[in-house]
Amino acid sequence: MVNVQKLENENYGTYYLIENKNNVRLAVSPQGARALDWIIPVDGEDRDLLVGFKTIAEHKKARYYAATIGPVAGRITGASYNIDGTEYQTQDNDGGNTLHGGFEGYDTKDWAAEVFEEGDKAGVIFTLEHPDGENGFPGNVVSKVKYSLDDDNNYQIEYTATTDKPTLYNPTNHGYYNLTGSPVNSINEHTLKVGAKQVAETNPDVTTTGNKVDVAGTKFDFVEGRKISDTYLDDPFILDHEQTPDLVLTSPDEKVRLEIETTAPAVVIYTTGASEAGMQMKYGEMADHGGIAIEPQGIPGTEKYSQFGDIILRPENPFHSKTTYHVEF
Ligand code: FUC
Repeated sequence: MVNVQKLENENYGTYYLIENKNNVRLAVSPQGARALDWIIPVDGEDRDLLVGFKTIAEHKKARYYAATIGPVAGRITGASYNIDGTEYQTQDNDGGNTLHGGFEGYDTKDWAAEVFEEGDKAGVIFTLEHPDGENGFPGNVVSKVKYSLDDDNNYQIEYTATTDKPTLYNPTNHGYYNLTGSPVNSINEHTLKVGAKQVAETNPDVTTTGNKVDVAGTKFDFVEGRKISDTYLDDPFILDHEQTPDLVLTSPDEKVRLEIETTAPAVVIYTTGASEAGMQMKYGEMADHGGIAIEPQGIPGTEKYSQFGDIILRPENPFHSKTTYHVEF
């Protein structure tokens, strides 16, 4: 039995608490269609697997923590792109590029919320109507993000979208994780396994070059699974989808195993570093390397490089993608 409650408190404002029979609790907010907490009981003690802030006000300021990123996650090189011969300009909010939808990306929006129950799962559907042309993205786009939980400890996010004009669409959830339950501890002793034999090569400004590079023999080789250690990442891993799940993250004490399965072509993995260290988070000060962001999405730069696929959303072909975050504990 999964239970959903609409609640309100000083820190979070209005939020929704989704709870299953195993006492797994997922809190989500209409602000940014964002996950706030994902708490599991490990040996009778609560562990929150999501790195984040105490208040929604801090979340709004920092923007991306477990929020829905859109309409285009990652960087649009040169803050411009072309669809069917028409050139569009997006906002430069990152050294000449557009990062995570620009200054007013989906994470900054207040989404409409609706509770649902469906078979063995329940949760919240967030809806956003994006007006034609806003921030350089054409089309009246209706985006839906459906958060759910079931009694098998699957936390799932499903994305759907429609448009009335061709537009770019490549959303993600920008959750940062730390399976010790607090980013006061670094992620170094976590084990990471990623079903990706290639990464998309990046430039110094983290835009993609268009090249796919084999991970074998590089710091990006997590195919067999290894400790993250001092490997800092901000890179798109191109998923093979040959094995299930696509990604596994295991806590240092091996009591928590996060298994991610996605229909998205890639996962951007970003580990926090010096720029986040010292920030006051829910459970204390963020350590250097205190969180790992795991962002399932199309490969950043796909609008420029056809070898990466296609992220054009067209009226005749609605968007759908799904990511399941399964936790074993
Ligand atoms: C990831 C990275 C970016 C950025 C952001 C907060 O998506 O690709 O570099 O720092 O997270």
